[in-house]
Amino acid sequence: MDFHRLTEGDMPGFLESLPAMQARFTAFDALEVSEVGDGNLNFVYIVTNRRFPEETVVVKQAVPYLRVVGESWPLTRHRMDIETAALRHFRALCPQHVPEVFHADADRSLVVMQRLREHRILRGALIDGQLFPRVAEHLATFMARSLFFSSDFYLQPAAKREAVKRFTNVELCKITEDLIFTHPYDDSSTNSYNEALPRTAINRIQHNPHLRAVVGELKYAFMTRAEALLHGDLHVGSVMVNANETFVIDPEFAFYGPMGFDVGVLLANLFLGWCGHGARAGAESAATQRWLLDSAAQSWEGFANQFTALWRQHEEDSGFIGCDLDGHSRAMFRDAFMRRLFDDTLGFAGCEMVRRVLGLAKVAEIAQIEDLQTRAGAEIRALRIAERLLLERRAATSIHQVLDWVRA
Ligand code: SR1
Ligand code: MG
Repeated sequence: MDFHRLTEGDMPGFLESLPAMQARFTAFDALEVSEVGDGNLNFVYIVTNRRFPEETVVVKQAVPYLRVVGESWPLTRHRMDIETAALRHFRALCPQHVPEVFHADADRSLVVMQRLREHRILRGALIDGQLFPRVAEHLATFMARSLFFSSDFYLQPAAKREAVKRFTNVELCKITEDLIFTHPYDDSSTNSYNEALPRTAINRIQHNPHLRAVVGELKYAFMTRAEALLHGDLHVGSVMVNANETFVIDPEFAFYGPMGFDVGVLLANLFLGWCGHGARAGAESAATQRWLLDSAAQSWEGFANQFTALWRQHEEDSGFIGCDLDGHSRAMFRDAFMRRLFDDTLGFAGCEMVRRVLGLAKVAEIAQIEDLQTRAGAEIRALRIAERLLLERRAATSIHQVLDWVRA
């Protein structure tokens, strides 16, 4: 089928042709359509019945190129199949934290899904000074359930291998391999630097052989360790919130990879927010900074507790380690695994932080700081934290020690 990008004008007729939408809209003659996509990849439309505003959906369509760059950067539309499958999979595990898919169309590379009317993107809400007491708890639950139930600690080997195949996401993984693990260290043309960021700060990362070897190790882990189905891009722009609820959206980068990548990307974005909000004046920013670090600690601790609880609960059935002769081998294995997962988390967090300062796709908390010297101050802090995460991760005794590194 030739690809056609739906326009706002196409939307009412298209939705009317779908049985799933006949059940959601009472009429199609007063639909308001607006394109709201502010991400890098896709077009996103909100469609609402003017007469009954509660009749509303989101339509997300992938185009055969990277939206933020244009047709010169071709990109598979297959990413929408992965996103739809991942949304359905995550929703089955965490219905309270993932929007519902109403209709998916592989030929048109689009998905029609639940619109979160009363929620907003977490990154923007934090920039506006809003704080949400339950986000960390909710994200910890999302990560624990999505990572545990797709892992070898729950799935039988044949089912796990089928899932790895199903979620093979070559092109989007390549974007991450390039943009997170390679380009920021190589003065690539995809990088962009704040002109006030001193060259010495960039060189300190790019010219450190030990640090680059660590990033190589983490890139290799990303490419080879199919531990669990990851969201693949779990930053604060992939989270929608209101006072009581938290939803995870946009899993087009989903694939089987190392668990620490999801947790690390989330922590990195909380730390980047801490650097950005620290450059703003006022009591509100100080409160946001506190919230960000509290949320980082609660995300890791909540995740680790819930993940190990699920593991213990399903251990007998999965039979992963077989018979526990001395009564300790399961616990010892769990402890060693969680220690390595913590190391991975910190390492991937370091990579994500470097990337958001030196590479393509910045974070608004820092990039929107108008005064370039002030922005450079936030960026230098972020790079220093990243450096420590990468080089000292194995020495960290707890998430609270890591928070001391952030504050240092
Ligand atoms: C070229 S795509 C840039 C970034 O946007 C997504 O959110 C991912 O983080 C990706 O690396
Ligand atoms: Mg996204």
